[in-house]
Amino acid sequence: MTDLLPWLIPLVVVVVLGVVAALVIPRTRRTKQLPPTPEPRPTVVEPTTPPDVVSAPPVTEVAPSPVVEAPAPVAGRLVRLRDRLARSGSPLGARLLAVLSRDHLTEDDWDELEETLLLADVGAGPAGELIEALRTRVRVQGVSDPAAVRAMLREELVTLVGPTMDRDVHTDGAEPGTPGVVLVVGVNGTGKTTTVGKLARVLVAEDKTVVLGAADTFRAAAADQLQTWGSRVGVPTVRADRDGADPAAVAFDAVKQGKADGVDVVLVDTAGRLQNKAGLMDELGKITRVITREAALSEVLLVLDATTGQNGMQQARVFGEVAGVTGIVLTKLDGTAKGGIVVAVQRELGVPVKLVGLGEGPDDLAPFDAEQFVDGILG
Ligand SMILES: Nc1nc2c(ncn2[C@@H]2O[C@H](COP(=O)(O)OP(=O)(O)OP(=O)(O)O)[C@@H](O)[C@H]2O)c(=O)[nH]1
Ligand SMILES: [Mg+2]
Repeated sequence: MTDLLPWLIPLVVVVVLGVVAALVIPRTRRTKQLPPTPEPRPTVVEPTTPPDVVSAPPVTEVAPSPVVEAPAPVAGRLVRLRDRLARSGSPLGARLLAVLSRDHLTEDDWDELEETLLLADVGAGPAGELIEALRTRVRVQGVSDPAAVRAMLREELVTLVGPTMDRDVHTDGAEPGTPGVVLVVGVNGTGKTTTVGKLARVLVAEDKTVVLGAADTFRAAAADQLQTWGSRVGVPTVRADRDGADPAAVAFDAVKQGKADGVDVVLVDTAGRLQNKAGLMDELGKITRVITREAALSEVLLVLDATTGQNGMQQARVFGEVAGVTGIVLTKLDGTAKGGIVVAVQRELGVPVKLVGLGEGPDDLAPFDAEQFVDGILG
């Protein structure tokens, strides 16, 4: 056995080396034969199908800001803001009263009165009617005292503006447990977003709970603007998380959210593009249809810029046809002598002016009242 040992050791070494070689060499060869590792490819995510109205885009509910303002009380606002109506360069009232203070009114004086009304955008029909009515009363009653004529003018103006129209902004839900929904429409820059913001403050001042819907998805800044208004009074805003989302989907989500939260009123702001009537009709029609799946519309407010005169009337006509307008908000009445547009636009649309904007301040929105308004423009 000891004789074999010198032979056995090299034999074991050779066997071990052989086994190791058998295991390692083929593996190395295999590795060499592998094709080169492919470059890592970027992950391609299939685009998701655009969300339909019901499966809405992601919406963010915005937490109210910690510092919450207390809006000014609503009662008596039009009286408080009355000086704004007479502040503009050539106020209607001052010009009318200048003519009426003449002792005996001649044919020319009456023409001048009518012309003054026309310049204030009252509209040809209503201006003619007012002058006719006033002339008849002055003649029949034999009044020549300027103060008495002025009092009659005031009465006739109030009649023209419509003292008995229902000017309440309806915000009650159609059924208990359903929020009232107010849709705000109108062309660019008329003051829709500002009005929604101011109206939210009015409602908060009346102890109502509110949700805002930023259905102007055209640009993110529009939703930011609305959200800023809301957060100042602790009102949340429902908005899309990207530009160009479906406005109807956002409106739908806002109403759904308002319903889930049990709020009193949902205010929906819209985009103001008026490319063409068909496009407008499509968009507003869709928004309305979708909202009414969740809750009935309490009010459709058309926002008109009082300084735009006949242009504004043209817009009013189009929106009146497509949007089922139930009330008018006339903005920027501060800074115009054309308050007569109140009369003209009510005639045109057959719906009342319910609110007036009298400045850029957060509480410069007043419930409209025929007598207070006439007193305001007469100064
Ligand atoms: N003086 C005055 N300015 C107002 C009044 N209401 C709105 N504005 C101003 O009008 C401008 C336009 O208002 P927005 O509320 O942004 O108008 P919008 O209709 O939402 O405009 P788009 O979103 O572009 O369609 C802002 O500078 C407002 O401050 C008002 O009653 N009086
Ligand atoms: Mg806007």
